[in-house]
Amino acid sequence: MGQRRGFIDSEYARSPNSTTRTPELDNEDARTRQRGRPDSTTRTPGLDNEDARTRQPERGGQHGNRPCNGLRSQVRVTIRSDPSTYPTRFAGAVSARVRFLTRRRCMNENSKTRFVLIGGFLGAGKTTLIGELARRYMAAGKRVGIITNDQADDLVDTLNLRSQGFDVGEVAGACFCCSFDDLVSTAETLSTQRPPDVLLAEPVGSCTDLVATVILPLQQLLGERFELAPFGVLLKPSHGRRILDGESSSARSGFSAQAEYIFRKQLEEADYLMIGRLDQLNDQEVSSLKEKLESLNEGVPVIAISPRRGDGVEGVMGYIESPMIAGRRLLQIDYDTYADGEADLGWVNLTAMLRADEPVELDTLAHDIVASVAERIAARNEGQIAHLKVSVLGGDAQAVASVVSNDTGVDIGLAANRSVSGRIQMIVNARVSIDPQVLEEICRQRVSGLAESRRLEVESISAHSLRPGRPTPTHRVTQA
Ligand SMILES: Nc1nc2c(ncn2[C@@H]2O[C@H](COP(=O)(O)OP(=O)(O)OP(=O)(O)O)[C@@H](O)[C@H]2O)c(=O)[nH]1
Ligand SMILES: [Mg+2]
Repeated sequence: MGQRRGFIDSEYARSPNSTTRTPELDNEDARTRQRGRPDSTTRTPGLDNEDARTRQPERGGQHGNRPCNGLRSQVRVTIRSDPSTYPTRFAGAVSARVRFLTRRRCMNENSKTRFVLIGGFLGAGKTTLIGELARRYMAAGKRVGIITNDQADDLVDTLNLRSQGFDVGEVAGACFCCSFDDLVSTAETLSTQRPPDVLLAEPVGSCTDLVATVILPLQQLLGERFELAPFGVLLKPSHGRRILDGESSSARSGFSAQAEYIFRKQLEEADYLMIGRLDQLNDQEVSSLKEKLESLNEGVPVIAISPRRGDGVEGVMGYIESPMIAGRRLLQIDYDTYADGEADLGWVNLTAMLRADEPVELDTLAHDIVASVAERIAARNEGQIAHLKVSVLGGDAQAVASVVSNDTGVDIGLAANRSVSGRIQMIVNARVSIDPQVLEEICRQRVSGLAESRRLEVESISAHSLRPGRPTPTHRVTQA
């Protein structure tokens, strides 16, 4: 009797008509797939997830002693599949990819990639932290890859990190949990020359349940290839203070109770927590936030950091490299509330191509467009900004400006310190609790208005607006 193939089952569950069948699938597997019950659970006899996780301390080389006898004898996943909702886009591709990665791993036993997922709400400072971590690892001679993620194309984060010289892959169009196979293939692309020592991945800031849908599936399906680092979640103080304040906080945070639910769930599943923007907090604010986090998540270490200034980042690296087990906190989560919370947010990605006859200062342009859109949103008094960020790219110089709530100022996260003429690309990524079409209209009007006032010719404007759909993870580990 071979071990059951949880991974393979989940793949087929998503694509019952797939022609890339596994010849040795037994009848029971086939029946399970055909039933395709939303709550069908594929178990590996004698080995549950806790086994898998308590195996973790073996990492760091001990897997090297195992025979490389193919993925199926090694994969142990407890997965809940809902075949009626799962995408089929990548069906069939993943098992081959996993086998490929497993083979690579077996050829090079000592080169597991440390896979680091940095979670946290929109605008918490994840990209800034990832940039700082990447810089430090590279300075220490490590090979680093970065994976960004968004619900739509044209990511400010990808441009931001690439312009800092990092090797960046992008998963666009859905979150990591719903595009697990895309995440794997992006990791593969970043490993084409030589596998990186560290892969830093930033999930969408409105995503949660990442332990069940990304960390444990990666660990169990690709554990021969990746060592999963403990899952760190970054708290955004501007909204965190209000959301963690208590029951009555809903009206004050500006988000719906469902969006606040996501915020809390993100914190709940962390292996360690980080309070961001330490440079803007006094001692009393830090200890009050620490207290709240410790009561929300008993026993989970909390560290205060400033990704921008670098304070505390050494401590984050300590957690990343620690033997702490990754993904210890499997969430109990209500997907209806989660879906409603995500749908509370309007999402706009807009790209404008502009032409300047005279040199314009990129930092000022980025600052002014963020200020203009934020001012319009605040004036409508309808929605709360989760994160509004703009990249302005001219020649080889880039400026990135952001606003992370209705009552924080514009911040230049990446300064170009340059004036340029000629073609300028402006990308706006706006995540605001407002109707996405209204948000798109505001962004379009403000970009056109600003261009006109600066005598910039608008060559084109294209935009994509949406409310994130219901999350339908590719895999979901359901049992600790
Ligand atoms: N003052 C201060 N600002 C920071 C710090 N870290 C990040 N920021 C700023 O906060 C804003 C948001 O930071 P990002 O790193 O883009 O946040 P994010 O979590 O990646 O945001 P999303 O990708 O939208 O979820 C940017 O303007 C950063 O420059 C910090 O330690 N101190
Ligand atoms: Mg980011």
